[in-house]
Amino acid sequence: MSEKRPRYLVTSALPYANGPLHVGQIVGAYLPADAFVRYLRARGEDVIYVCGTDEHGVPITLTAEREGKDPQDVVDYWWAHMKETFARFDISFDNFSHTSTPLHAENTQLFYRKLKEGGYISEAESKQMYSPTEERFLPDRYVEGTCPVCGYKEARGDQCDNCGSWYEAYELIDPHSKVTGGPAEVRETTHLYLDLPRLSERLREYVGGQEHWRSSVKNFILGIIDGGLEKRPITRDIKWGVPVPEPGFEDKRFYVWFDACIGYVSSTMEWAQNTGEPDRWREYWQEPDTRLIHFIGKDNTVFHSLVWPAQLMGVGEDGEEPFVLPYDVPANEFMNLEVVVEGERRAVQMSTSRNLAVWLHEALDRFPADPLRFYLASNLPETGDVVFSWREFGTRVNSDLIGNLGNYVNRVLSFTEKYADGESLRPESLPDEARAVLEDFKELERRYEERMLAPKPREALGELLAMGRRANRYFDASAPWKTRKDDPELTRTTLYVCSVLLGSIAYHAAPYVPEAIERLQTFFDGPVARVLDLEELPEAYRSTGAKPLFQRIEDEEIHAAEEQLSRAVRGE
Ligand code: B3M
Ligand code: ZN
Repeated sequence: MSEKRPRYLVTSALPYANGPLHVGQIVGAYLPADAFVRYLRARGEDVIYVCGTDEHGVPITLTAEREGKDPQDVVDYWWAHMKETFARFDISFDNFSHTSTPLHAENTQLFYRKLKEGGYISEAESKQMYSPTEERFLPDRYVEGTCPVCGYKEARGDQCDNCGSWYEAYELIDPHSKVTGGPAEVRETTHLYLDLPRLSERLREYVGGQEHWRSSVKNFILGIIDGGLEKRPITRDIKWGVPVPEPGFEDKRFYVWFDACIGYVSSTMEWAQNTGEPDRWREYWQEPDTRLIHFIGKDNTVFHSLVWPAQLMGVGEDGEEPFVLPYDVPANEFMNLEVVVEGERRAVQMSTSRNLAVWLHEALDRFPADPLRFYLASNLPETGDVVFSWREFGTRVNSDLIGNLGNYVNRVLSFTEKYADGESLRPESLPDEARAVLEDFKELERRYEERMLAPKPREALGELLAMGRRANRYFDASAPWKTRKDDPELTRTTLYVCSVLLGSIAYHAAPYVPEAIERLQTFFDGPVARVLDLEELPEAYRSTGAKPLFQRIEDEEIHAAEEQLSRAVRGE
């Protein structure tokens, strides 16, 4: 009896709609999720993949104020820009929504009401910074001042970038508005709070039971729970955000992190509506055999592994179907940048404000999506921080993608077209070397599968490259260019086995370089699939008009890309 297969709901963090995407974001939450999802789809699993832009919060309103624009115009512009950039990069969302929709506002308010009915919401007064000249409260990063711990002059409202201390904004010395520079004072204000302490037992049990989570994440969250949870404010004194359905809260809005993760549910609902079966979102959120997997950057861990599960637990108690809890929250580390300054190479932190970043849409103006995807996938920050290097991009693409995988495809197909009329048929029997390479492939496929499902797509890519090396070795050792003169029978067998391996390589490469594999299938006719049992091997493979799948990256192209970063370092 085979186990019932799970249903997958995969999400990538909702990026703030306030600027272009850079490669650091891509390796954190998007490319690994997309490769994973493409692999699941190819296996015929039940999976949907949703995302959208995060359109509330201080990152949006600060951008709008700086640019003198309406927040709605800012988010509409960047939503469209990101949607297009993701499409150019072949990120295959089933739905890309955004959180300023009426559906999402209703949904957020519904979550709030259910939490309130369950007794998880309370009201309390607190001290907040207020700007008398602007006549408004200054939430979060709207306040700056001198750090009460180290004396740093540009400390932010919630955190000092110099010494890393956390404090309440009213503890700052000389607090002032980040926007006008005018003084800020303390005022009392009322907010709504989510009662995390009441859920801490259930949270501890839930997190503690996640055997497959990375232990660093699990221990980090358990540590926070054991340290004692506090009630968290879920409203802010701001005008942009989801309205709070309570009398007396007309001038307040929900805090962005209260509604952001609910955006995953809203995006799934929108997807269901678009498919014409509006209730189908429930299958993915309320059937217990769903695996809900959130791909994120590590700075979003607390929200996805602690606060969001608490919200889901709290709304599932009203007698309706409960929501599933996250099955896994793969969090990736950061990506730094290699720059060339006065002929010297060094790694620096990306800085979006200094334009010291590799913007995805600009990278796509220089190179096609596939080689960029390939390099980034080979350099995912799965276990530690990584460095993006244009030079390394050129090397990896030319030696691994082209020299190993592309070269194998070319050799097999051009040889088949030249010397075997573009066709290879299943032989009567297989010699030992052929059986051996097919068995080796099955083992490599098994290793690939285990790593991809972990999900560790960077490690899986390592197995794909091992397949390429093994296949090239078999081609070399079989030397069809020699045998074709004295042993045509053996040559046909070699080419047939090479085609089986090619189908497997293509199948396992598709999550990384989807466009190339689609193109391959316009001239390669045969199953793009895992190696099957030797008794079930396909009858024939054919090839007509094969062309190289990838173009070499030239040194000049790399220099031009590097020069752009050097200019940013020099402040030009
Ligand atoms: N927008 C933060 C970020 O872009 C935030 C993620 C929301 S996920 C629901 O890193
Ligand atoms: Zn400090």
